[in-house]
Amino acid sequence: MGKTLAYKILGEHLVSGELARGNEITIRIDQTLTQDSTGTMVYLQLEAMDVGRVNTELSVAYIDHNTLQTGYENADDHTFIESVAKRHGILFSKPGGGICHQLHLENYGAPGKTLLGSDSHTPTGGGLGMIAIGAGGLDVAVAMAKGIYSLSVPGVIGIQLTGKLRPWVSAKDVILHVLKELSVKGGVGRIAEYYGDGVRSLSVTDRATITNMGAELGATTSIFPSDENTKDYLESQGRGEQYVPLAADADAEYDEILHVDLSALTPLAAMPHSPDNVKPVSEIGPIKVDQVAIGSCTNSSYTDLMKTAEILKGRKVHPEVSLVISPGSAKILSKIAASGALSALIDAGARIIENACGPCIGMGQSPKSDAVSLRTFNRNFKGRSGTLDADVYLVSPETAAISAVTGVLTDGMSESAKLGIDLAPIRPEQFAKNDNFIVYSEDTNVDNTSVVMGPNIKPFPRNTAIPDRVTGKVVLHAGDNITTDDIMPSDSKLLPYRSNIPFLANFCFEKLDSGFAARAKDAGQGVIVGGDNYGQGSSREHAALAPLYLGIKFVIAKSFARIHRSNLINSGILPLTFENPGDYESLRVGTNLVMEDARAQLDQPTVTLKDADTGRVYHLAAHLTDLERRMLLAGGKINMLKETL
Ligand code: MIC
Ligand code: SF4
Repeated sequence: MGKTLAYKILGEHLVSGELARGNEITIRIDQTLTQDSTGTMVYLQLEAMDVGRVNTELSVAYIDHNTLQTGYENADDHTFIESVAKRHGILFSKPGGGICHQLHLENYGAPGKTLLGSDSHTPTGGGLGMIAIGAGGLDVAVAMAKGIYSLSVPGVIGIQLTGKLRPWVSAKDVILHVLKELSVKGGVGRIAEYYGDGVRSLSVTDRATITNMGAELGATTSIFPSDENTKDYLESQGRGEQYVPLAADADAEYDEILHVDLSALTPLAAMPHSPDNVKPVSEIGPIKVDQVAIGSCTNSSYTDLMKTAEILKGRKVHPEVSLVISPGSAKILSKIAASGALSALIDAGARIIENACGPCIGMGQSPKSDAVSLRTFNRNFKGRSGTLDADVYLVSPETAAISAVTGVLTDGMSESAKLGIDLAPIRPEQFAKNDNFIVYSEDTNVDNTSVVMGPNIKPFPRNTAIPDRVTGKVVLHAGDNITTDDIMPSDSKLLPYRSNIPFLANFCFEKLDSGFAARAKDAGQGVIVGGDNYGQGSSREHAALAPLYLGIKFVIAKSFARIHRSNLINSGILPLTFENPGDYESLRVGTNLVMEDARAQLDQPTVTLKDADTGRVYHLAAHLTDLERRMLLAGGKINMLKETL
């Protein structure tokens, strides 16, 4: 049986375990990336591990999320990260350089390599034929310290592409279509591997848009082959020598296959409030639009912005629309400035903002009350834009740009002729090398560089070893698809406190249930009950650390999203799933639970908890790997590592 590309790369990086679906394996990690909003925790944890230089080929610390600097907190975080980066031989990418995933693609990603990043959209690198995985911060800290990462081997879903996209349909529509087919939990426990004739028609930046949003499928990662287009892209970035051709074997066997005919796709939009709530733009109809935002790690490439400029050239942004554009990197901004495209955007009435995450994570540009906002981003969870009652639609740059002109959601494929817009393909360009945003020195190390910590940076909470008897009161009963944005919201007010868990914890679940933090503190030891796909979305371990700080002992859900489940275990919080579906309804807020013989019970695939008041018994599935069990027994990953060191 032939091999998938994903398994070939995993196989080449195997350190221990057997590469078969469901087994726990440890792989070598070649590269890591962090960004600032998860990075402060990562670097506090790295410091707690007492290590010297990092054990990877390359590690980069990007600053792109918290760049508003409305107070000293953001700048202090940047300085802290820069100082730790210097101590451990990590490249530091200054604010303004661009968005981590775009920058990593441009400058460091390479076919056949493994990349672990403390951000869920790290799989953007899969567009270059690498295994790029998003993980919790502590996993990335350990990867830097030891050069390894452990995971359960995912299955591989083959996404066979045929045909070619028509004008006005682009990579964003491909991944929206896949999300419509598979849903936001369709990728859990799997890698999405793209293959087939249609792959050839997609550039690396197209592919990166698709692998980026594979995160929204819940997939471990997504990957494309490395071919002539990969070579062209690497050459355009002055890195042609890093090209290696890579593909699955012709007879590779996938666990499942999804066939996508690119020629049949039309412009699509993900409607509020989920990336898989997808419909054709033509079916949604010409709803009035208040804001259009073009950017984010999904769609802020040179090609995306050149297409936008082509559509806006000589036209005017609709008087009732606010169009905001955030380029993916300084290189892209510089290039569109040199080509004249930037003037076309500004002249049309676009607001150009910093090369950073910006509005994607609610750092500014929140739409007005009740607004309809079209965004080329990857997530439209309720409230993520910073405006709770706004309706956010996810669309391609083409759909966003033409709608900014017409003022209503517009399908460019059917409407462009009326407007006289002819969208010519954009040719890949040669980019000048620019590492002026990178700080790195060979000479610095742990002995001659000290850590600089501002007053907002507080130690991270640590758990204790699981005792024999654990009690907890149910303090929240939540529905399906709870996101980490629901658990630990992020916006311009809260993001500056990512290095201050005691403060942040007060806002845990704030948008969903403002009484949660007080209730959890009151209970002392709490339990969260959730539905399917609990913890989808961001990799932020704050969604585990804040509950830990508030005394949460168990999270019991119908199913979990991958990164969040790991973050809970890393924090020493036990994730359990229902064996008997009826128990989900019975576990109401206020139920007092007790787990007797907890340490011994962790050896079993099914554990038993009891209602301390009524005596009712709950059988819950634990399904822990050996490593996970050890972490939980020790009270989290850091404690376990300290024990083994
Ligand atoms: C996101 O898109 O939600 C973020 C902000 O990039 C997160 C990381 C974070 O919460 O800091 C992610 O995707 O992992
Ligand atoms: Fe930044 Fe948004 Fe990408 Fe997250 S999804 S890394 S916030 S641009």
